[in-house]
Amino acid sequence: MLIQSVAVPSLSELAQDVRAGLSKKGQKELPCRYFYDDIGSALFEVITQLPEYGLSRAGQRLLRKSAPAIASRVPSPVIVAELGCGSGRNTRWLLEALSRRGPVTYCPIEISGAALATCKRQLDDIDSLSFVGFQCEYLEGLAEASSLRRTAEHLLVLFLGSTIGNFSRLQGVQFLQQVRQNLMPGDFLLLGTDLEKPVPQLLLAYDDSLGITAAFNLNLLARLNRELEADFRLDQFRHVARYNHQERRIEMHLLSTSKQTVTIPGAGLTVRLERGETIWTESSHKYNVPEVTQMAQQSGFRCDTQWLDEEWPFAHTLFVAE
Ligand code: AVJ
Repeated sequence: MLIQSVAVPSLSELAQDVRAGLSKKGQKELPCRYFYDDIGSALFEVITQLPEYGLSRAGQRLLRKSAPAIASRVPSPVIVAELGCGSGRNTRWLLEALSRRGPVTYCPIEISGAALATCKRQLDDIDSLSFVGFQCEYLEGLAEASSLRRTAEHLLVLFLGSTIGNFSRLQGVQFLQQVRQNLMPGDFLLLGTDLEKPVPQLLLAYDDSLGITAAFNLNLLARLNRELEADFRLDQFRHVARYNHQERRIEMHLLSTSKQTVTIPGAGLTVRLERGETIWTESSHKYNVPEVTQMAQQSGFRCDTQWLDEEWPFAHTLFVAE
């Protein structure tokens, strides 16, 4: 197994981000990318199977349905670079369809080492697939994957599961522009976007009845306890999911149920929280179809093909680099 660690974010980076986010004057924040330590990644795997959270199943259905069409659009040989592979269950259909036709190099780029190993195990049996995993940030890994490219090899970037929704709309376009900078004209990007849907349905998807999403959110504080010797009392915080109508996004917060003081020695920080004050931990923006086309145009791509799920409004769009 070939897994290269380019640069796993260091403890000091975590400490710095925590210090910046929790010492903000107004709304306190923690970056959602820190959800995905080994425990968080395992909890997310459970979320993808919850009845309320139709998003991942929609993505899987679409990938399964569209795999032959994608394989016919993307010439071989191909390097498939996936930004955030998770368990790798999703991509199996596509990798099988592609590898039936010619050589495929699959480069999952994933911050969680445990998820990367699971992904490798899941896909190990696919013939003529070479696996080169990168444990690092998306753009660093993409640069590495694109440097493996030999002449005549095309690059297909997968950014699935609507992870783009974690960025603001503006940051999302800026991120896609950076992805585009690692590509050549004629390369591809398959983008998954969760679409707007009734608010009650969205709220349930982010506040499930088993409390798994609550645990996923609270694990962020538990992680700071583990890694930065913080003394967050998890029973003094409550998971909250809200829909922000103006920004058309779900926001997750951790609400302090008492007036309290938390110390985080590893970040050299003491935080005071009022009763009812929240720490904002994640945004999940919801899109509509015209917006997706617009994002492509704004980042140097054009839309080639789009697939929509009939059960859970969700889109897969194949972008071609111009
Ligand atoms: C993996 C970012 C797409 O925003 O829906 C799931 C993460 N957060 N439940 C999402 C998540 C709460 C998820 N993404």
